[in-house]
Amino acid sequence: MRIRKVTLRELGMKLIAPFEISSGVSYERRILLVEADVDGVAGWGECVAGETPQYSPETVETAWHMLRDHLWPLVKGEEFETAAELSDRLEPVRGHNMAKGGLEAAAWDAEAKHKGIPLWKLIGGTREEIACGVSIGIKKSVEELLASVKKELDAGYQRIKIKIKPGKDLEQVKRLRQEFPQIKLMVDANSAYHLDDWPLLKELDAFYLMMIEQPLGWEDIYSHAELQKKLVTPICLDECVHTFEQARAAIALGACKIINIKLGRVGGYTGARKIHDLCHEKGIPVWCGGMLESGIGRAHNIALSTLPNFTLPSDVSASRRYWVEDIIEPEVMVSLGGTIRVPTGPGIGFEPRLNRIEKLTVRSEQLT
Ligand code: OSB
Ligand code: MG
Repeated sequence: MRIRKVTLRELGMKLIAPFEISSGVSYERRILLVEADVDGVAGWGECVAGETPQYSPETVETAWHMLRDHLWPLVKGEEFETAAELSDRLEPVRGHNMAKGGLEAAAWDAEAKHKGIPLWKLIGGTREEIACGVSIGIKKSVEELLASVKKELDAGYQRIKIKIKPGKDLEQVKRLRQEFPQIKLMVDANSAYHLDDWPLLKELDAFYLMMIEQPLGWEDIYSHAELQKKLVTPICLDECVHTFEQARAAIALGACKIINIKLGRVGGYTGARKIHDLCHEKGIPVWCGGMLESGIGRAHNIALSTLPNFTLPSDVSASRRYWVEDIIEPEVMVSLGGTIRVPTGPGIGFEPRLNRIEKLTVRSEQLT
């Protein structure tokens, strides 16, 4: 197979409601779609880089630049047996995993479509239904948070994750536990704390959370290992794990007991599968994180979540939680049991709505 052409598109998509995490608030997403023409078949990927470099160093602007000026030249005119080879070819570019992940995912979708099989089967997925959790942003008041959690539980979601930051942590968790003693509950700090804050984080042990996601520095595996020694609650790493090597170091040091895998953060399916397999071997459960994706990214997250060691509910929720109107057909729906049925069609199994995509596009560029 050969990638004949790549079309980059930036879409402006307004979120149904603002989403706040410890590092800032999102009102609108700049969605970067990567369409790859692979021998006449269109494969679709989404680059999950943010508007600002607060979650990761990458942004929509850096990703566009990398895709056009550095990644496309590495694959242009090149022959591949499978999409699995792509990540090695992109290796000369250091980092920029989200840019790589968008392109790589598009190639996987195209390969699956060429073969006439669902992408989740091509990557080695084994489930026909995935378990869904939700990620709830930081709210103005505890009452607002309680109402939001109740709404998501009523919708069927299997576990609740709330975002926390200093000053919006213990009180929130305590009140939630009073109201909902039985639910699967976890928190995500997006690196808002320091190791010195451990006594406060230790107090969270009283609330038997499933895990604390990324409490400390985004590159600080060592401090997470120190913190994990002090806590009963499992630490889950998100921001710290971009590569197989970092996952290996984190596990060996005891920095986490769970890993959140995001396709973009680890550079695509090849990176994700390597980390998945390592975790499987080491007895570390994984789940799929989200980045406020449009339907294209959501479809890829569903495929990824079918791998055998994705044993915890993913942050893959319904299109309707984020968008008035999604850009895929059908949109992502979640059952009252908190599951998504994995699609059976070829590739990602959802159809991009070209008219809608066209309407939302604020810039595009063809790489030939
Ligand atoms: O840390 O998982 C995170 C959104 C933006 C940046 C970082 C994170 C998140 C989420 C959203 O938690 C999850 C979702 O897409 O539903
Ligand atoms: Mg996270």
